[in-house]
Amino acid sequence: MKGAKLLTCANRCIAGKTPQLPLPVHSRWLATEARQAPAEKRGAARQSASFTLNLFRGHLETAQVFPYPEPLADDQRQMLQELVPPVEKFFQEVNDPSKNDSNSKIEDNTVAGLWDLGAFGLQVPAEHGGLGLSNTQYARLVEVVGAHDLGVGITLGAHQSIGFKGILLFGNPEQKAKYLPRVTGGEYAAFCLTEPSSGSDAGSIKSRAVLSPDGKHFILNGSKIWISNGGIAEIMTVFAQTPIEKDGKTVDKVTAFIVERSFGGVSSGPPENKMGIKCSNTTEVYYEDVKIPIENVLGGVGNGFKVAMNILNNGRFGMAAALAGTQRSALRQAAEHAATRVQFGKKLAEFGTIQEKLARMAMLQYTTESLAYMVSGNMDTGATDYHLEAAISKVFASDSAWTAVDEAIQILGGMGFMKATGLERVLRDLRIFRIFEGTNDILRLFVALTGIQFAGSHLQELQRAFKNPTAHLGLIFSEAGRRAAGAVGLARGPDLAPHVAPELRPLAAELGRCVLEHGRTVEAALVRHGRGIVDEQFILNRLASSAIDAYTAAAVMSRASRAARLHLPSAPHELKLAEAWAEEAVTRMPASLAATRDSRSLRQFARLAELGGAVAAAGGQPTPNPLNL
Ligand code: MYA
Repeated sequence: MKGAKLLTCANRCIAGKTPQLPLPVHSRWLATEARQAPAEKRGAARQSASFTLNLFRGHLETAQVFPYPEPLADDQRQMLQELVPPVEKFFQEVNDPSKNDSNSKIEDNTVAGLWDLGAFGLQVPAEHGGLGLSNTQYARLVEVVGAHDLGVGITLGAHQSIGFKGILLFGNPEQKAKYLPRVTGGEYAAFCLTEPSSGSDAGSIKSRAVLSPDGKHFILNGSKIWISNGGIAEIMTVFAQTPIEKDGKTVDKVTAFIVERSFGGVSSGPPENKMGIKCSNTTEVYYEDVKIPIENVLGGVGNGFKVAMNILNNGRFGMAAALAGTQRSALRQAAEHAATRVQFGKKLAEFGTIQEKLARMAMLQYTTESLAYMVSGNMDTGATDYHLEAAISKVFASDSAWTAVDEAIQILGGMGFMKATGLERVLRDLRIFRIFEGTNDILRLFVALTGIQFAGSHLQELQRAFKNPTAHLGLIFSEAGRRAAGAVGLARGPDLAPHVAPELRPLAAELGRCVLEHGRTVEAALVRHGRGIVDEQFILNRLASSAIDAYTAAAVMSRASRAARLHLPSAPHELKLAEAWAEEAVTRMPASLAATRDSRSLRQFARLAELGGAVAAAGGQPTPNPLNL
């Protein structure tokens, strides 16, 4: 990852060892732009309601976490009550995941049934032919899909979560009126970003579109790889470099286009032979002198990178919702087996080893689900700063689902390894979820770097305040008080007690202390490394782990406290799950944070860097086996 690029402006802003970082620009151009502009002009740091962004400055921001979001209006709940059972029934009775897998193709009756159900246009407004679902409603249906067939899920998701999402988010009224009825009416969509030399480094794409001499078209040339729905899509969101004028010079910037296969010059390769999600169609797509009308520019010339990032940001919670369903289904299989299989004269479920596995799977499932619905709920209630939380939900869900299904196979033993249980297919299907839509490694760095950038902007504000103390006495006193309390060990952390059920209060207090410690650690890392922090990936990864632990702990405590408040029958179990998860999260956080600075960890990072470099240089393990044969 070009960490250096993610924080390019750090070069401009970091003076010596003083941590001065710029505002995260990508957050500025979102809907909050207008609201934030005046404050920024005054030089004040950007404020955000994001839990994770604020965590990086040691502030506990509760707005998007407590209470747990309740985004469904009565009619939306009613609609879901009507929609979920037929979709469940369809996946149980019509769709055959193992046939789809072995044929590397979704059966025709399934495809037809899904179009009939409206499953390809879940969030398209009704006036354009869709079901007009909110993010939370969408999450619930996607959860059903994820529980049954991830390959079908990818066909649906590549179409609407990213394929035409750009038209929903950035399309003008004419583009919406022209294309949304088509993508709900039987024409597939695809999201075409990745290229042979551009995977994680999405900004480095080489496909290029230049304006035709008459100014009426862009002429697109280039190729894309690993495009889900690439062979079947008629309508594509394609990203390409376009020349633009900047400061009197011509530079290339990415632009997003709506491309129709019928424009001519668009072709696809054969379906890829994949490890999993086999029934979904994945191909290369080639563009040769494709004439794109200028009215098909999406989101403005030169804005394509941000269009791409925000389509991805907007869809990531869907993956968490789907994988919550996958985990729920695996847990059911594992629990049924553990409750019936007898070995050594006892049911498996009576052994501590199996109890721990089931408990951990349940914790992971509960946490994934809590994240998915927290992010979708926040999006539905108008949050604009959710990109870090969405990234965390994707990372956590895909890591957890992998672990949970692997453990389900372990509990089923030899039976789990047999195709008949379906778990081996699910494990194969799951592997890609840690890779696509932003690899988990890239997203962890994204969380850490974006959080650090935000913290840096606040430190910069403080520094400005000290230059003109009389004008900023309030800020200086509150900050000085906070730091003094920390220095003499009196800082107790923000008080979460009013937000959580009594059972969770001790852990909530610990989380508060961890949040303070996270902020202090970020500040210390900035002071120690200055602009070099962007290249300290061993440290960035520990900060990301701490952030993931903090957000997940807060999410489960919030959800379980809601259950307790509403006296739900599941409340005692939910509280136990939340307690168990938060206990481990707040135990890991101090260790992750300490690893960013203690000499032993730093020595180990240096060792690992050296070892990794040596392996890469040798093209594998440099040592022979002990026999040297
Ligand atoms: S599709 C392919 C997915 N590909 C990726 O996700 C690519 C991953 N790479 C990246 O995300 C970026 O390149 C990174 C930045 C993060 C590495 N939000 O110079 P920069 C702004 C908003 O720092 P880089 C697939 O897999 C930034 O502030 N803005 O960028 C589908 C800056 O702004 P400015 C952002 O170092 C599979 C500008 O952009 C963000 O090059 C099928 C440049 O930034 C952001 N996140 O790299 C899935 N990041 O210019 C099917 C950066 O103003 C779906 N910026 O300073 C299934 C789902 C549902 C399942 C359903 C099942 C049932």
